[in-house]
Amino acid sequence: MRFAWSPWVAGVALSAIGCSFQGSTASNDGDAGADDVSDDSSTDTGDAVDPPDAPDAGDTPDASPLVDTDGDGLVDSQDNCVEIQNADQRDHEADGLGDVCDPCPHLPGSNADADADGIGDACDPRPGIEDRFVAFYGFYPGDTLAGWTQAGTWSISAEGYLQPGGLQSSWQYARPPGRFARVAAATSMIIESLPDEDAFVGISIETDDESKWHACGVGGTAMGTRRSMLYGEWTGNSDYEMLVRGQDLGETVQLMQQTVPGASACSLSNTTTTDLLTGGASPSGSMGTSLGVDDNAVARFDYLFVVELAPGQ
Ligand SMILES: [Ca+2]
Ligand SMILES: [Ca+2]
Ligand SMILES: [Ca+2]
Ligand SMILES: [Ca+2]
Repeated sequence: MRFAWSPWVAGVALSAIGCSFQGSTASNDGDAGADDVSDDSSTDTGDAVDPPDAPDAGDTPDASPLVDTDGDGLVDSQDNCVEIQNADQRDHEADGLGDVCDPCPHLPGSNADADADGIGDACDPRPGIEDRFVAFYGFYPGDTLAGWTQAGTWSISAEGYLQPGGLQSSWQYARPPGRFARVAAATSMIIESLPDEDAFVGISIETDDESKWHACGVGGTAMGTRRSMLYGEWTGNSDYEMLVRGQDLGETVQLMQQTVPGASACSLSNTTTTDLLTGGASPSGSMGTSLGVDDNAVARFDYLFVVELAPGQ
């Protein structure tokens, strides 16, 4: 038998569960308002019982449970980047904002961007100057290093770190595609071993033929202490700045290097110290940025964040 819908029957049923489309004195969706068609205060997120809100001045319409604005298969209410396709929902520092729309994908709770260049204040190498975000590599398990230039053997671990394979006495590096006249790069690394004073881990910014370079990182000394180092060879002279600090082994060390014509700067921090080193060499021309280890150092890298710095400033 075909079921014939009746408003009267429906009205009885709705009344029986205490709900009416015509309004009532009770709120059924947990907000402060009454349960009727104007019940759309900004705290009204449910609407499981009363009719969908009509937005009015001063409040935010409910997210529809069915709208997928960017068409990535996740409805807006479940999507950590509503306007950019990111079916993988990667969120490196787990702050609820996906990597592809996070102005600092490697730093939690850092979403302000005062100069509106798309690089969040907390990770902007030059606040107030409009630079260009290039890439964020989160080193997720299963990622490949296709397109990267490598010396030695590198892989991405099951824990989500970029790591070199085995001990090597020579410079081992992994460099993503991209060439720049001016560049800033940031990483976070865990140093496991700095076996001698020549051992080094960190970022390097170098020319295409690798004959000129600046490196920003941590070098070894006796008994596991570190040297925070910015050093390089650019104009035929070796330049370096160095500070000797305490223990770093097993700690997470964050680095940011920026290199422009005439200068490099290297910021290093762990849980107890922050060092800022500057060097006076004169880089120019096309440069790449690498993560690397030297002289049997052992370390792993959590991410690489790359910004191209605007010319003329
Ligand atoms: Ca979506
Ligand atoms: Ca999305
Ligand atoms: Ca995030
Ligand atoms: Ca910015």
